[in-house]
Amino acid sequence: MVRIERSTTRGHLEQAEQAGASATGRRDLLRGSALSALGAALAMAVPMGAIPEGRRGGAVPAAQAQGKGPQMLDYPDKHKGLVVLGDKPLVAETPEHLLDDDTTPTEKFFVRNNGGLPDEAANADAWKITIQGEVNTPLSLTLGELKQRFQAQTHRMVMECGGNGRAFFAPGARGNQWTNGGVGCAEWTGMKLADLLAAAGLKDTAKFTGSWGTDPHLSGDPEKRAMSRGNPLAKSMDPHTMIVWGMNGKPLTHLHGGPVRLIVPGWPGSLSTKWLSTVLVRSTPHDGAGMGGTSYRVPVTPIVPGSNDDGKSFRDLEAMPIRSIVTAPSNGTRLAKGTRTVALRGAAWGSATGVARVDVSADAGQTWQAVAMAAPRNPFDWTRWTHTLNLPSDGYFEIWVRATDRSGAAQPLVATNWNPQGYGANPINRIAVLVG
Ligand SMILES: Nc1nc2c(c(=O)[nH]1)N[C@H]1C(S)=C(S)[C@@H](COP(=O)(O)O)O[C@H]1N2
Ligand SMILES: [Mo]
Repeated sequence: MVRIERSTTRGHLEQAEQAGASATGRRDLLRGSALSALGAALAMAVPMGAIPEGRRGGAVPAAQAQGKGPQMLDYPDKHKGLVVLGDKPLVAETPEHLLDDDTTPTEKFFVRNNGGLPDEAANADAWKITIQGEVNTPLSLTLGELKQRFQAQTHRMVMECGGNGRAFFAPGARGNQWTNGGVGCAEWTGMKLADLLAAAGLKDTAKFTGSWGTDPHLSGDPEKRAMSRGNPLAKSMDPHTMIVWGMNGKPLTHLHGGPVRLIVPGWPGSLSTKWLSTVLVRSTPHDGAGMGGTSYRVPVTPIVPGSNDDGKSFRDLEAMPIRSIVTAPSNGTRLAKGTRTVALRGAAWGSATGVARVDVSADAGQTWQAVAMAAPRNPFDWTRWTHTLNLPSDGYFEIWVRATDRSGAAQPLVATNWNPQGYGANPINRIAVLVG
């Protein structure tokens, strides 16, 4: 299923890649001047958004009509509006306008696999999880036993890929080119990981945890693991860090790690191990396939964009940075001539301290207006916000949104803290509307 999308940014991107352009070449095409490139993409987005889908091809500038548009996901039980960023392994992001629900429906939830899909469990309750390492009593329990033995809990919490926003880095960073859609906020049902750790009994030497799922490495080599990540024990003991078997009131689906996964909220999504089989309690930091070097690590002291660095002096990315998006209207919306107010909706999340405020601007950041925010249900829930924005006239407007956390850190206008694998980019989100 291949379609031309409203925004033509991705059309350019794919063409550049097809032409064998380097990351730098693509940067010149797309982001040589981040502002002018974005402006150009948005300017084209507006008229195209107003054209009936079947006729869009004719309205696409010739150069783009020849290129491929973004590939839309065609997968059982997933929304057809998700954008495929990679198919081996399968990676798909959720466009901002599909994140307009207070709770992200499973069909709209982004997908990030690093390896293949493991075989589906014939009997979910017979699935085994082993806990070993620096514990008094290593345990191997089935999912059925976990459900019986431990107190269940449900929390609505954000899970966000560590690379969300990567596409905004200049020069481009290697990896899936997430824009803002490597994120979702679902209701997760399961138990506290801390309860399982307590049942096994932590030794004094327990300082970190690591975890593995059962997904095969893409090479097919059974000795290699697709992914394995870990974090300091304190995060594993957080009552919101969960072993999860339910998503949005239904059994966790295979694609999202069913029958059972970890959810380590607020930190890179990669820690939320899908198809969870083993938790290892360690005295030293975990050294799995997704650890060390430049993997999920960011500079302590900012480095020159595009420079080579082995990441030895980097730190593991922990809390994801503050971020906000406009979820309605969608980018490229055309409003009737004479419209002078627009009802905005959106979401904000991230940061270790939480969302303090969200502001919008209709004049390219010269003035900002505070929006109304709904109280999040817990520290890892997102903040839904609304605002009625006045527009001075007919014509073209960009609407910018910026969140600020409780430490005073605000989203930058452009991606900062460049790092080789492109983690933690959180520039402001912009949409374009055309009145008349
Ligand atoms: N076993 C396993 N767990 C995994 C991954 C993986 O490839 N294998 N990907 C991780 C990454 S990078 C992210 S962002 C989230 C994505 O979860 P989702 O596909 O349910 O959205 O799962 C994490 N858990
Ligand atoms: Mo991720």
